[in-house]
Amino acid sequence: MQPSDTDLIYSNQQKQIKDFAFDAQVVEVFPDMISRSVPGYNTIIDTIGKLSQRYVTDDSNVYDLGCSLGAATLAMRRAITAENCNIIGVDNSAAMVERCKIHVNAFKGNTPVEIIEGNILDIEIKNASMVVVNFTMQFIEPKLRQALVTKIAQGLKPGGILLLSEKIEGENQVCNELLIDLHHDFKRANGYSELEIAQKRTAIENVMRPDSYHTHQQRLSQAGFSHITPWFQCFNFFSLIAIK
Ligand code: GEK
Repeated sequence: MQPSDTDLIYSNQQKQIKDFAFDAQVVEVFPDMISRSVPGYNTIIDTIGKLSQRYVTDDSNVYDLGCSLGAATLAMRRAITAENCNIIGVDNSAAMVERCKIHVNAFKGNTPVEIIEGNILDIEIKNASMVVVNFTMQFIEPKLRQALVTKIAQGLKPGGILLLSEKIEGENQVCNELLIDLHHDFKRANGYSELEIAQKRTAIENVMRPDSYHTHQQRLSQAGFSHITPWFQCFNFFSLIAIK
């Protein structure tokens, strides 16, 4: 990795810490940032690929909502064996979308990919066999989350799958604090300083609002998903699958 690809955004003391945004500065270091900050990120991306091989059916659409630089999109495109499918990646950060298109075009694949700059709350989901929401729901206004999940459920074909990964808020305060501490240890072990951890925490506080597992499960049931199971958890990061 080039030194310029390393996430040093919060390494110097900042006078005033601005709310975190997915801007050009973040795009430059995003792969390093996400792999050093999200435990299990690579395992989750690999599993998204494996699930796409199983669940994506011929003549259907696949959505990657909040696609960032297209890691999940590319994992799915490599793995899909079904025919006549389309992958649609959506992100509302212009800087992410610009770089994502370059990433996606750098690889060949049989399944066409369209990367759209837009709000995932506004896009239509139709004829879908798989929808991925990998660490994006936590940035959506909480009161709008049910409508989003319901729209996804309605846009999925019967037997279609949603993969949802999120940071979660523990319902037991003692356990929640322990998981947060363990996550900070994970970041320290990956080279982030106390200053970086503290400043990032302040920057992200207002923009990322995690739900409890119970809230996610209730929302998915209400949207009409029949089969819901978590398949991964490390500290306060988890991933679930919900099948229509
Ligand atoms: C990955 N899934 O690498 N509409 C569209 N995009 C949004 C919205 C919105 N309303 N809100 C946030 N985003 C990726 C990682 S990152 C997670 C996802 C993280 C986008 C935002 O611009 C960013 O690119 C992404 O959601 C969240 O598998 O960095 O913690």
